[in-house]
Amino acid sequence: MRPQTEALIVIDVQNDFCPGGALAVAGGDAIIPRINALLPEFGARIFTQDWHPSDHSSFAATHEAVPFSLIEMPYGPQVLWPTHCVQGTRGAEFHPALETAPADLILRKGFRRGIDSYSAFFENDRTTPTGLEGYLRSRGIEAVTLAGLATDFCVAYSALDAARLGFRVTVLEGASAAIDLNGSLAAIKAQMAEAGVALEP
Ligand code: VGL
Ligand code: ZN
Repeated sequence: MRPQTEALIVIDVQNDFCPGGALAVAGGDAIIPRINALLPEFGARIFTQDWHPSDHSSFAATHEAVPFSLIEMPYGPQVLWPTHCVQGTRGAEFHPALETAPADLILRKGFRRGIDSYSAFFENDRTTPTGLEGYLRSRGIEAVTLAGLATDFCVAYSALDAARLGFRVTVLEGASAAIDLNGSLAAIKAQMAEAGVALEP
């Protein structure tokens, strides 16, 4: 058991990010037994769910563009993804092997059409809050451990924001899996190390 001030944040373990899904991450489902085993150790357990309207601005189809290309949004560059995690669809549901009953809080993100939200703390403008910071602080949480999908996008952006907010942050690489788009994993791992995020196996 860990101190009650430590939270586990499980990022986006949803069907669309697992093998067979619309934006499948290699080995995305293999991390689930480890996450299930970690849940009882923590004083707080938060799950996030990527939760987009069907015409979301992060979807290539919305722009009639090629998936994995880049566009410039008012808040900066944005990767255009295959349509994924559409609100209310099977792809947006948690993977059936993930134990969701122990979750204290399920936080949905990316629900505004015009802005994506990789991080569990802020949307992609890095300023619009999701409310998670206030939730954690009002529960007295001081340290967060992150696991889930994808290491180099939603897990990493959440870790960087948590560090910026002053939480002690650990990313469990062995309980996460990466998309690794054009070297994104190595680049963001360097940024996380620089920001003081502990990368553990
Ligand atoms: C994610 C790309 C688009 C993630 C979400 O969960 O890492 N990646 N939406
Ligand atoms: Zn998304």
